[in-house]
Amino acid sequence: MSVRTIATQPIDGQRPGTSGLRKKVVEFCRPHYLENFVQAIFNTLGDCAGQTLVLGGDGRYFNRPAIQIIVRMAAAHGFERVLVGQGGILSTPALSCVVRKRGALGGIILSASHNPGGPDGDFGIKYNAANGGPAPEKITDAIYAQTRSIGQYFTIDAPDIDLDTLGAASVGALRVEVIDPVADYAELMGELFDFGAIRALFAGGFTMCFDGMCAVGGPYAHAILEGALGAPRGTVINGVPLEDFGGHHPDPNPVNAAELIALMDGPSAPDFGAASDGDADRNMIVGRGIAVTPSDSLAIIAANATVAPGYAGGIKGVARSMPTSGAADRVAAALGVPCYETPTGWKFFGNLMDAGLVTLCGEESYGTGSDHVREKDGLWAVLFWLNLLAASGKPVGQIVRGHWARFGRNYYSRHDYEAVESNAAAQLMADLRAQLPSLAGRTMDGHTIALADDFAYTDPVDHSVSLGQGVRIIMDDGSRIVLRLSGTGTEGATIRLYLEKYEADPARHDFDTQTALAGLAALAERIAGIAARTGRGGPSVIT
Ligand code: G16
Repeated sequence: MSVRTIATQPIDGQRPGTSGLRKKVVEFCRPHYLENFVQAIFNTLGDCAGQTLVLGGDGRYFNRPAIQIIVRMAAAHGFERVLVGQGGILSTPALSCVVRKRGALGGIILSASHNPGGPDGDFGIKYNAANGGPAPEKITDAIYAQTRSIGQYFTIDAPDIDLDTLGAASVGALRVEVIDPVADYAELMGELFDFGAIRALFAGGFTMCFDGMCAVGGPYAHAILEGALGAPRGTVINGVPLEDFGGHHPDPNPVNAAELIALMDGPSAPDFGAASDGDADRNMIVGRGIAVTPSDSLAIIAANATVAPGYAGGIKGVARSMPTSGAADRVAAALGVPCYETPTGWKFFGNLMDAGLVTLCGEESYGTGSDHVREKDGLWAVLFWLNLLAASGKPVGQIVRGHWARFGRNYYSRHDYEAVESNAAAQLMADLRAQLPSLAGRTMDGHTIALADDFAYTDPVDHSVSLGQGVRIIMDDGSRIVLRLSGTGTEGATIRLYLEKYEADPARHDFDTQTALAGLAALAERIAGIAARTGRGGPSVIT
């Protein structure tokens, strides 16, 4: 095997965002673009002799050619073994599971998650470390630094591997194993949840619709829901991964999964609805006539964790990202376990889970998970809910309302202003930050502002500090306005406005969410002037 050295130059803009490097496909297809970033990862890892790398993606356009490129580069870098999901497929949580179970050095995930796919869509690449979780900032910073100084990358001449046939092949001295992408993950799910009870639920006529959004979740849902758990065929819709996700925007929220929401609101609604995103790490939970907010889902899972065999001994603690509602905090307080508030990005949960400080984590962006892997896990959340429905015998709506009656309701919504001109968005945030010192203590539109700051986080395990993680304007009754720029978009900037209001009184739990939050939305506009500065009449997406 002779290693070829290819001369290259740094390419601007390869800084990983909230979750890896995400760009338009056309950008990734530019000469050396992918190779530079992969070499930057390998340079950061150093000597990989004798090591195993796990490799897979969400099946989007450019997934297969990217895998062939990375396999040849892994051979040149001296890896002993690469494990690739059959068809180039591995959901993000399944990759995390395989890395942990097979003792790999790490894994490379090819996904732009919920971003649209296809030749005009997005592509992405992310490195996960030996714990199975997204590389922490010190590693992504090092990778970025490598992209700034790269002068060459290494590969070998070798034919493409057959990605579709299970088994082992050699690429130079590298052993490539094409593995079943579902098997390890399905086995783990069987250990965590009461599959017998869920099987009995389906056998008793319980009905469900799982929308795979033509993304990577489909094969997992087919195998586990319709296979292991005996749900009727047809329970999984849009279950075949397509390179362009069939034109879907594979982001499971009530706007993008409108078909599922319409079904669940209609006369032939099944008992339970759920969806997962491009790489199957996000989830949406829907009951008849009710979509469960991700923040509520985390809180409800925490409050009922012990129904699932994997959590029967109780939970150690909970973590949520800062913009996620405080619903889980109330559950943690009632359980007497800690609740951590982290910046947006699953990578911030890794240390907490590794140190045994938390069991459950969640984010408002439709991400929920536990320490069974080190990624959020869409199907895990769906299986938890199925386990809860089986154990309680109650419908989703009754479980949610019962939870609110006990803990109070955190009315919650996110308003996104997408593809805003980048400079206008940066200026808006800068001006907002400049206003913060003068906001605390003021009463505006009937709201008294108790705290106005730019969220900073000190990791309790490694004491690393992350500054500038989003503006918080917190009222004296606990209501919150949060603003930050998305770190996952690929077009201009996306401004995210998060609104939250707590209501203890069960007699006041049935308001329309946007009505309940209208006063806070108006105050946010008065303070930040988003519509005025961006020229937008209102948000592009409200969830
Ligand atoms: C990624 C991260 C999440 C984060 C989300 C939203 O999700 O893994 O932790 O909450 O992005 O990030 P932003 O608000 O910066 O767009 P995914 O599913 O895209 O990998």
